[in-house]
Amino acid sequence: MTSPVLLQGVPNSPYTRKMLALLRFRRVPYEFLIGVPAAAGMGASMSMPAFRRDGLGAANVGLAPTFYWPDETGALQAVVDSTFIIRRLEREHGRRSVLPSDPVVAFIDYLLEEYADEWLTKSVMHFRWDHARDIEKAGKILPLALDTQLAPEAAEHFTQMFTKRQTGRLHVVGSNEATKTLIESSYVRFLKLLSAHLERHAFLMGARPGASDFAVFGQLTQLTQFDPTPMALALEHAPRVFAWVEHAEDLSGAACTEDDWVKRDSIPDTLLALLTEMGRTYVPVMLANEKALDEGHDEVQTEVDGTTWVQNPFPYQRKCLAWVRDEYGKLSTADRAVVDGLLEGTGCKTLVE
Ligand SMILES: N[C@@H](CCC(=O)N[C@@H](CS)C(=O)NCC(=O)O)C(=O)O
Repeated sequence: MTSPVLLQGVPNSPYTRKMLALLRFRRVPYEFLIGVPAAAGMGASMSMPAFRRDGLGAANVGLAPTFYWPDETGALQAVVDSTFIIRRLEREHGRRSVLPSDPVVAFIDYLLEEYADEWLTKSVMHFRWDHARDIEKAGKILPLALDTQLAPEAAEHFTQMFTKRQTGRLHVVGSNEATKTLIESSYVRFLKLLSAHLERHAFLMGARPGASDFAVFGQLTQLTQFDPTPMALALEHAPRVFAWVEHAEDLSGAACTEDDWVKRDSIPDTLLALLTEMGRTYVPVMLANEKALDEGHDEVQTEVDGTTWVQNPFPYQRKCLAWVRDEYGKLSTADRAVVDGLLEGTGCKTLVE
């Protein structure tokens, strides 16, 4: 019997929710420590006594979730980045894979996982820290979600601290006066397109979920289920998506067979429409971000959907783009041709050209 996978994170972190739902679907035993993971050189993790553990290593960056894996000496090493952790879990636990077996379908799944992790997350940050009622709710709940026994004065202190820090960080994800309408309308379009897809398919990847389903789920746990403004938009435009998020939380009982994946020769139009949405926003921003960093500019500026997009360069997202190209590079020549055909007209092809 292998020991449970140990992870630490917080309920309002989209990536934490992505990974918890994935572990449940995969029936991988786990232990979840509620708290803010420690970063190297930044002191201990912030958690309630019940969730404190000795001997947890610290990652270079304190990100939620952090996984702790024993090395050959048994010491717990901190590991971050859900996309890589998903692949490691696949190597260590064989059953109920979330990676489509057909490399062509797996690449589409990878793209949509990227879209959720790197683009939908802009909506999460934007709505939460730009709209008054959302700021108020997150400010109040987030400290208590870490420690339900916080004294009222301490809770108030953290409310002020979190609110100041997060409202001041909106620029990191590119949310500003010039881009807010664009971010909000892209979220509503995404909801409608996902809803249309879910009318005919249980998941993005067909009758069983792929990594992209969990990535989308993670972001939507906050957008449709927690923050008031994007939740109201979901209830108005895509009640089906609201219900889907409630289902995806625990798919431990869902059946999955090899035949349940979408097939490369019958990729649903509704999935291509989601890729086209990705091509409209995520793609130009990721390419412009890369160009700005390569050319040493201190600002990213590009046209997205007829609006000017301005943000600070984001080095991590340049790495993400390189990883997308690595995945594409791993495809055989024949599979690459099939992927190229599928991406034709979606606006996503320039990512890998
Ligand atoms: N790419 C990482 C992202 C994880 C991440 O950004 N987590 C957020 C919470 S949802 C975080 O811990 N942020 C801490 C900070 O920005 O200081 C992943 O996929 O795991």
